[in-house]
Amino acid sequence: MIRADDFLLVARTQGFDFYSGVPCSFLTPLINRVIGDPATPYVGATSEGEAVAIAAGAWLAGRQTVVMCQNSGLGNTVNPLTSLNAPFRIPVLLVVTWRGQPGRPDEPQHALMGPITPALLDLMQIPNRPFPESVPHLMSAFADARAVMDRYGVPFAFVMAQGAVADEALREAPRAPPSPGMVVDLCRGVVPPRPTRAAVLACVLAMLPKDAAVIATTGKCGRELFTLADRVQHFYLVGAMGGASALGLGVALNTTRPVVVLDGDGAALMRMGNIATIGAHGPCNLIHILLDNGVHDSTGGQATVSAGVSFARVAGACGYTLASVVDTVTDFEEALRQALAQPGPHMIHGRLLPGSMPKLGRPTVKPEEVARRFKDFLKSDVVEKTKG
Ligand SMILES: Cc1ncc(C[n+]2csc(CCOP(=O)(O)OP(=O)(O)O)c2C)c(N)n1
Repeated sequence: MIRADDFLLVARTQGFDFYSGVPCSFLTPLINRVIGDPATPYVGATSEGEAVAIAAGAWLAGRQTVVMCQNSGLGNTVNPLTSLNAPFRIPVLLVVTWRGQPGRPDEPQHALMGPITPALLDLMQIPNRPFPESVPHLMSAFADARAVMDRYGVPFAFVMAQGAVADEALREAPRAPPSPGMVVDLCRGVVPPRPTRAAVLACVLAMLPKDAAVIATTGKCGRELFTLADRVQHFYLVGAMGGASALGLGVALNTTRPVVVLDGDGAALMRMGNIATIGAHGPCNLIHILLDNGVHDSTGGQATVSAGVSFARVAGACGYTLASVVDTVTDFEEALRQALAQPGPHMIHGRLLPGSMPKLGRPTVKPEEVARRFKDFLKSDVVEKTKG
């Protein structure tokens, strides 16, 4: 058994300086210690997949990251680990608990995930080893993890059995809930016709300051952005559907640059919890643009349920400072001007037409290269942020 402090100390000496995750009872001492340490940034996520995407954003902004989760929640991480971390070669240290470990009686819901946990990590080509049991093991385990992560740019996992870390009380500073933000509905109805996604993206490109980072959601949004302009500050999230806003949060918490997330309605609905986490952490430099065409345009135009969803009211209720709904280019421009001028987080919910540009390219820059140049773009601006 080790102490949580031992873990944190060795992790810090190895450069790990940003944590995210979702609790598990096996993790309690470690997560309690991380939460109670004002020098260790921690973002509690609404799902383990969100935690992985937040950590990926933090890594792009210069952090070395740890994600802590239950092995049951490893299931929730499969999508971002395989379609974000793997293609973009984004490392993260995973601390995954081992509920349902063979030979140890546990609850029925862990009976299948327990035995397959190491195999699932192997299947995802994530190097893994048991969570270190003593301080000397801790140092060698971290050295191994860092060597693999640095060399191959892949996640590495410690699999944590019950009782690995000595008890630690929870000393969590109460977090004041965010005040509800202002919601402004500028929709004009059916006339004039709604703009296309490409028209709105062209405005974004024309209006954003040069120091803004831009993250485009999965599917045709990123393809259109790339076709309109390819710049080092663009991150085309080809996989991890729903993860753009979580990635944007991880970036925004670790840079002073404006961070613009171009989201889709299908993607935002897939991970609505991200909006609550953004509202709670309130990064003032984040602008979340929801390109709502009412359909899964990228896969053939199948309807989403967005027509009945007021994303702006959700965002306002979750603590975004200002959330606007627009359905014309002129109002979009006005909303973006305001968002760039005032502290956020902001949401601009654009009600758009479905459809995409006729000659649509695909990012020809390899994801790994997209990640490295985006990271380099942000590099000049790494800030020391701790819990405020
Ligand atoms: C987890 C996951 N499920 C499904 C898909 C397939 N897929 C790719 S893009 C897309 C539609 C995204 O819809 P939306 O966010 O509304 O953006 P739009 O295509 O309308 O621009 C889907 C379903 C995927 N890439 N990942």
